[in-house]
Amino acid sequence: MIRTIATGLIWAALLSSIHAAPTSGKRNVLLICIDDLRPELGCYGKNYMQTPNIDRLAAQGRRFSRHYVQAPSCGPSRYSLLTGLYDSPSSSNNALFDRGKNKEQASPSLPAWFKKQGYKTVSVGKVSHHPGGWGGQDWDEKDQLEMPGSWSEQFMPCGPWKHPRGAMHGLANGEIRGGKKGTMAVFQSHDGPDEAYPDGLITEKGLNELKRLSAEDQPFFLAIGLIRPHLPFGAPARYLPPYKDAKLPPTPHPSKPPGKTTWAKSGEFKRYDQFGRDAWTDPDFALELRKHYAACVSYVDAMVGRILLQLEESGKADDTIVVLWGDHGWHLGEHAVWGKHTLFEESLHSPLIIRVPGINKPGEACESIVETVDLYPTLCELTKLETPSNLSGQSLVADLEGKPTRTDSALSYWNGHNTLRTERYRIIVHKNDYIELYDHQSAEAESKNIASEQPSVVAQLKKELEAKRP
Ligand SMILES: [Ca+2]
Repeated sequence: MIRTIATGLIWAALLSSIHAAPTSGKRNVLLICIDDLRPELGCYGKNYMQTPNIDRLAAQGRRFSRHYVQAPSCGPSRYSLLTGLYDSPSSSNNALFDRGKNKEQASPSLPAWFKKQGYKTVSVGKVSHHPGGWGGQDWDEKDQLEMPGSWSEQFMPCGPWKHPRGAMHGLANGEIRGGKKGTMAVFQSHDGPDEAYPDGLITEKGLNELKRLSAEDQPFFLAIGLIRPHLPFGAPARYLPPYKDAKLPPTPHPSKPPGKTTWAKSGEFKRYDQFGRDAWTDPDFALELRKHYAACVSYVDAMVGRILLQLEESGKADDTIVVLWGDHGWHLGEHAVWGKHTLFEESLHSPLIIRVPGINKPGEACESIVETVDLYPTLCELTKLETPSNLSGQSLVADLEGKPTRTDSALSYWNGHNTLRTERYRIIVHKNDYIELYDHQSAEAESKNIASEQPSVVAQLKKELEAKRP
């Protein structure tokens, strides 16, 4: 009995510590966004991956093993991160720009809300859809803001890539993707420093901002967006050798699923020079692609390590909430897709790690189904800001405290279609009402549509999906 009470007291102290005030003022937020990052990391059980820095962050915080994004494309996924709202099922890469043009907005953006509460809000790199957050032909026209009123300051160092559009798909030493398809290499391994690719410059700028903001009294909300492992798969050469002889597991369900699905032709992938080879029929080439993707992941992992080290050195680690978020997944050949624009698990499942000072049971994973829209209310609760009333998500603080109470589902959408992932099933409701239903407890999973065999499950899940869609 005494032991139970003592345990309870310790437990209560630990639980309250997540809400404890920082040593001075309000808690800061460091949000690290990574582009096209699959949950294929050491800390997600993939021991062939070299991701020691992200793994360490997961060991110090909470890894969400089942985080789903709202959309399998950069723009609409970042829209839901930065507004906390579901968008329409046909949400596009211009979603934030379109929102920015509309003066009457349903609620403030996540950074705008923090700015209004006295935070300095700074973005470096690719946080919204355009790295830097500006419009215009080369994405560098500073009077065309993707998110008006949101950032105190926003930066995108471009170096030899000249402008944010050039850096977005940049290869080594200033190579910019041209208009002509198939002229830029799909992967590259250049023997040079981290700064030979755009993420090196973004990281340098991020470190400088972290140093500068840490020296000020004002609390900060700093978002740093890294571009790799987005195509093309180019990274400094020293990140490739760990994969040279690595044994990668076979690609699960590599065939195109039968019947009508959201399968996509990987148009983005085919924009690049494939060296006369074919990932669909040449397993050696497919393996090379996977290894170059992995090298890009190790490259961004090293950049994450530099950012977290700077946070330690600035003395602000104990006053700062760190979020690492992948904007969506990517198919490396699963379902015969080399890309992301589908509503399969590979496109929608992405990493989410949150480190809160004083977290209870650090390193333990949270198995709840959670969504990107949940981050906005979570960050409000952790920083003790009021939460705007009309957000689409729910706070994850109970999950962070190690007492998940949710039995939730995740809503995603693309190209006019909606999907709901529950504990057991994925339902996809096409815009013409065609239904795909997949049972994740079966060996076939998303390779066999069982909608016609399970009409009552379909009816129930359609009802749940409609309830999530206001
Ligand atoms: Ca992306």
